[in-house]
Amino acid sequence: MTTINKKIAALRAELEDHNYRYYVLDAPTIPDPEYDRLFRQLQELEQQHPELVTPASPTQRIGARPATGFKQIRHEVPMLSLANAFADEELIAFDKRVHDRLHSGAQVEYACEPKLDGLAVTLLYEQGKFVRAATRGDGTTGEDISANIRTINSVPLQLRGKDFPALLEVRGEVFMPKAGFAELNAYARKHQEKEFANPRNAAAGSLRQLDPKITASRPLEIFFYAVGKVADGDIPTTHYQLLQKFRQWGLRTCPHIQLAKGVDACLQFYHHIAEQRAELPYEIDGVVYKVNDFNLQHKLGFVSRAPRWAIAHKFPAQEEISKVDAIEFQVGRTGALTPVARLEPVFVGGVTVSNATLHNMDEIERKDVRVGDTVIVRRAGDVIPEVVSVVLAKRPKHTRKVKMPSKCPVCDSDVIKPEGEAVARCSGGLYCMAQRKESIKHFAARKAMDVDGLGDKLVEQLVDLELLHNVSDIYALTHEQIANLERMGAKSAANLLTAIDSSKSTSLARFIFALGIREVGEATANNLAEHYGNLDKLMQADEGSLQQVGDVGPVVAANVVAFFQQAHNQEVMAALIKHGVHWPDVTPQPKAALPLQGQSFVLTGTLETLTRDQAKAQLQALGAKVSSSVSAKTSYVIAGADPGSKYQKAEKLNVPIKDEAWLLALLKQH
Ligand code: 5U1
Repeated sequence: MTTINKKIAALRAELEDHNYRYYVLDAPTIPDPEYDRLFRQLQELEQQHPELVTPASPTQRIGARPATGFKQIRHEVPMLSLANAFADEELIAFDKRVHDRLHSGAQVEYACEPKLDGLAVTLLYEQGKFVRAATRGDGTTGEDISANIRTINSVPLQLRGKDFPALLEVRGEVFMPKAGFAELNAYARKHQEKEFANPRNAAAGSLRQLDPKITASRPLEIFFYAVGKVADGDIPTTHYQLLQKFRQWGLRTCPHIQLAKGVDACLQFYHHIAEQRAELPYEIDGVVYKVNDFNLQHKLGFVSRAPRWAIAHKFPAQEEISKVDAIEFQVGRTGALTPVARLEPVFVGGVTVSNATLHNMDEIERKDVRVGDTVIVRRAGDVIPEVVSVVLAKRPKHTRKVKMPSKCPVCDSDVIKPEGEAVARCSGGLYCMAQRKESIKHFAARKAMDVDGLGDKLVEQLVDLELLHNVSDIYALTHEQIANLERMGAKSAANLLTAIDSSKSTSLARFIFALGIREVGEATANNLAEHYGNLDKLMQADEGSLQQVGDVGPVVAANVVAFFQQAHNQEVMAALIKHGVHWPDVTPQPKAALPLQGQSFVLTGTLETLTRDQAKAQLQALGAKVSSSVSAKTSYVIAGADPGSKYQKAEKLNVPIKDEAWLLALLKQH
C-alpha cells in the first residue's frame, strides 16, 4: 500500500471507531472538535485523491450506522445535518450564497434559534395521534425509539386543536437540562456507577435504553424545530409561523427563537445568545439560522449532506484535547492542597489554557489522570478550566498514578488528610509561605480591608522578602521598604501608604471577614457582626451561642471558636488594633420584619418571565429563603415549564405548588 493509502485507511479506521463510541456506546473518548479535525483531514486527502474514495468511507455517509437492538425505521424524508460556520465571515459567505442563488438583493429574513446539544429525533402523528418515533441514525435509517419517546412527559400523545395535517412528521431535539444532568451524575457518583461525559451523551444514552422504564426515570425534554413528511393538510408558509403552530398543537419549541432581517441581525442574535449561554437551563453549542420563507427554502434546495437554506453557527469549542506535562499541588489560604495539571497550551472556550484544576485527590483517583496523559480539557464560560477525562487509548507506557505528597511542597510541613474529607491540608499554618501569602491577599482584598494597590504580586514580593510575616505587618511597612520594591517608586510607595492608612478605618463585618476564618464568608461575617456588635463578645462566644446566628452551623461555629482560641491569632488582632485599625461597634438593630420572612420557596422548571436567579434574588430581597430541595417545611414550590422531580416531591409532601403568574403577583404585591 502507498503511504497515502495507509494514511487514509488509518484515518477511516480511527473515525469508524469514534463513530462507534459516540453513536453506539454513547461514550466518546475524544471531544467533537478533535473528531471534526480528523474528519476534515480525511476529507482533504480524499479530495486530493478522488480515486481512493469508497462508498464505505466515513465521509460518504451522513451519520453513523444505527445501533442494533431496536427495530429500524427508514425515513421517507431524509434527516439531514447542518453545515457549520465557525467564524462571522463564514456566515457572511453563507448569506451571500443565499442571495446569489435567489438572485435577490433584498435582505433575507432568517429564523434564528439556539442549537441544542442533544439528539435529533423524528415523531410521526396520524390523525393527531402519536404513532412512532425514531432516531436520526445515518439520516436515512434510524432506530424505533417509540416506547422511550412516550415516556417524555412533554411529548403529546394527542395533538391539540384540529387543523393539523392528517399525517404529520415532526422533528426536534431531545436533550437533558443541565440541572437534571448534574443530578443524574451526582447519583451515579454516589452509587459508584459510570458518569456521563456531557448532557448530550446522557440524553442519547437515556433514549437508547431497551427498557423504557430507565428512560422514564431520566429528566429528558424536547424542542421541535422542523417537519418531515406532511400529507393531507397544510402547514404555514414560514418557519416562524410553523413553530407558532407547533405550540398550538402542543409541541414544545425553544422559547429563545427570533426573526432577523439580514446577516447583521443574525450576528447580533449570535452574540446575544452567547452571552446568555451560561444562564440557559440547557446546553447549546451554537445557533442555527434558517431562511424563514418555505418557498425560498424550496428554491435553495440541498447539497449532499445539508440544506442550502440553513447553517449552524458554532460557538468556540468548550472542550479540547491537550497533554499533561506535570501535576503540581497548589497551597491555598487554609492550607488546602489543590492538584493542578500543567498542560500543553490549548485554545478552548475562547482562551488559551495551560493550567487546569484537578480539584482534589478523590477526583484524580476517579479520573486516574497521570503525567503524560492525553486529556480532555473543558472551559465553559468563566469557570476555571478543568480536566474532564483521560483518553486512555493514548496513554503512554510506564505512567504512574499520582500520589498526594506527604510534605507540603512549599514549606515541607506534614500534609494531613482527615478521614472522610476530600481535602488534604498543609499543617504549617502561617509558617507556610503559601498560606501566609494567601491570607494576606485575602486580608487586603476589596471586600475585606480594601487596601487599594496592595495586589497579589506585591504581597508575594513582600512575603518573599520577609517584610510581611502576618497581616499586622502591613501597618508597619515603611516608605523606604516599599519604594525599593520592583516596579515601585517614591510616588507609588506614598500612594500605597495612604491606602494602608485609610484601610485602618473599617467596619466590624469587614474585619471579621478579613481574618480569613475557615468557611466564614462575607454574609456570615455580616451576621456575626450584627449579632455580637463588638469583637470582644464574638471572641468569647461559645459554639452553642454561635449556632444561634443565621448561617452558622456546627462546623462554622467550631471554626470560629478554634480561630479565636489560638494565641497567635489573638496576638495578630491585638497588633492590628495597636496599629490603629478600628471600627464602630454595631448596635444590633431590631430588623424591620420583611414581608416573606420565615417562608421558604423552592423553584423548579423553566420560568418564562424571570430567570431562576432573578426570581431567587427577588424572593430573598423580601426575606424569603430559597432552597434547592423540597421538604415538609417548604412553604411553596414554584413550578415553571417541565418541572423536575421536586414537583412530585411537593405533591407527596402536600406542599402548595404555585405557578409563575402567582409568583409575579406575589412579588408585585410587595
Ligand atoms: N435548532 C435547530 N437545531 N437543528 C438541527 N434547528 C435545527 N434544524 C436542523 C438540525 C439538524 O435541521 C434542519 C435542516 C431541519
